[in-house]
Amino acid sequence: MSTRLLLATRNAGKLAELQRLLVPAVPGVEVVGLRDVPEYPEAPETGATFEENALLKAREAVRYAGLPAVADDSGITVDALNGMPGVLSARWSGRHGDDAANTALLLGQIADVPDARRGAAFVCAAALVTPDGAEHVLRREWRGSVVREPRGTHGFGYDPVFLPTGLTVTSAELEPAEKDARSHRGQAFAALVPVLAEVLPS
Ligand code: ITT
Repeated sequence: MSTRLLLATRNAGKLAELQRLLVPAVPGVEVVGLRDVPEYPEAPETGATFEENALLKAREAVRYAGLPAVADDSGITVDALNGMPGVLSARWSGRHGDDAANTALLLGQIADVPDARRGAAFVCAAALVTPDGAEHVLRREWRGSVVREPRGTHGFGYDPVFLPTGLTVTSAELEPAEKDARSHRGQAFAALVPVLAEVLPS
């Protein structure tokens, strides 16, 4: 029987990125999603850091599904908001996963902040937990700034308002492969791949 690896996310945008990043990187491993395992209740993300939340989600997936699991906790940290929304990015407007409302609220909050002080970073913590209790977590950032009007149709979440440092397009205007090559998630999961190769039974 082939080794199975569970991608423990309920976010469709993230799931698509994780599949692109991990399926080619772990040949011989069957990568499955939450729709492939019996449904289980989602615990609240109570951690104070991206790392803690990523580990919580991966541990929970292992506990219910009994498979090695990877999880992602991510968000945008805005300098002018002292690092918020941070771990609260998914529910910033009060409604979990409402990308349009979350983005509109963020733009309104920093409407008067001048261009020179609109710095931000996407942050991703990638966690791997196995049924025998091994745990790994690592974090990567992608620096940029927040533009004033959404631009682009690719990606998800805050992508239409995030202008990566060194580019003239938002991350929602990048082709998927171009985003993967630079992004917080692309970097975090690229760093996790050697760990996966070592930890998963072949
Ligand atoms: P899971 O916990 O099930 O994985 P979630 O959407 O609740 O899904 P998070 O708690 O990690 O995930 O919240 C991440 C939020 O941060 C997400 O809703 C986006 O708004 C934002 N975000 C993270 N990565 C992003 C990216 O690459 N591009 C745009 N927005 C991103």
